[in-house]
Amino acid sequence: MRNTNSRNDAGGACRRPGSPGVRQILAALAGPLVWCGWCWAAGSAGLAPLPDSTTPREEPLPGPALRGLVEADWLQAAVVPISTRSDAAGGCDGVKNGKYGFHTGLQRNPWWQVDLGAVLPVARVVVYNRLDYAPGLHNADNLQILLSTDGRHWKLSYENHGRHFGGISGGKPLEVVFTGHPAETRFVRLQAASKKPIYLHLDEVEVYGPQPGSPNLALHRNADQSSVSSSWSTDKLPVAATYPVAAWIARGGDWPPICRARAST
Ligand SMILES: [Ca+2]
Repeated sequence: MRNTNSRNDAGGACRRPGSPGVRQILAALAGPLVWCGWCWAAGSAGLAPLPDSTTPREEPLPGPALRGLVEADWLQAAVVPISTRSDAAGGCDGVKNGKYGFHTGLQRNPWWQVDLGAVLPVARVVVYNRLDYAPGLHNADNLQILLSTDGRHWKLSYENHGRHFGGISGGKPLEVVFTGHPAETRFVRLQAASKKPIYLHLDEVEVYGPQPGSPNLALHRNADQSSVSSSWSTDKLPVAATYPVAAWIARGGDWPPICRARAST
């Protein structure tokens, strides 16, 4: 039987049988203290803390497999969900090719709009229709133009009443001139009036001021639309971030320094 009064058992004479000794307590505390120290060091270095259940270690992955995992992670992070704004940007991106620059979902009264950035005098709106679409099915023939200075209160300023119009070819684009005096507006909305669900899709929309040689006020301005199509809407906005895949491969697919420091700690 073990002698709990032995001098080698530090503190044993002063504790009750079955209670932990000083060494046992220190041993029990050592693990959490080391872990907290590592977390403090990682936090000071700007590293995200690892979950409690994870032990930092070297992963025995071969180079190609590791490279595939890192590339897949970067590419997944680069994917941006399509939004009404990212698809609508194609309606004022300066690209005119006879195809659709944006495409709403199927709904009643679909619309597209551009924010000019400030209340400005507007004299003309030029609308380029898509040309790769079956004749007689152009929903934009019933286009309406609504103007607003605040994006909440709209004024119907033009109706096309079913007249067909073209684009870069196959007929002139729709040109709406605000006669008399230019319209003072910040937002220009194009809406296809309909009692049943339809799509709205156009090639490009241009907005001009009253001065001769006025630049296109809508070019690369923030645009939005009423909905997106899961089949035809696409992201037109530039990718916000780039990922150093090429540089990483050039280094031989090794861990970046920050990962090495984290793995060897
Ligand atoms: Ca376009």
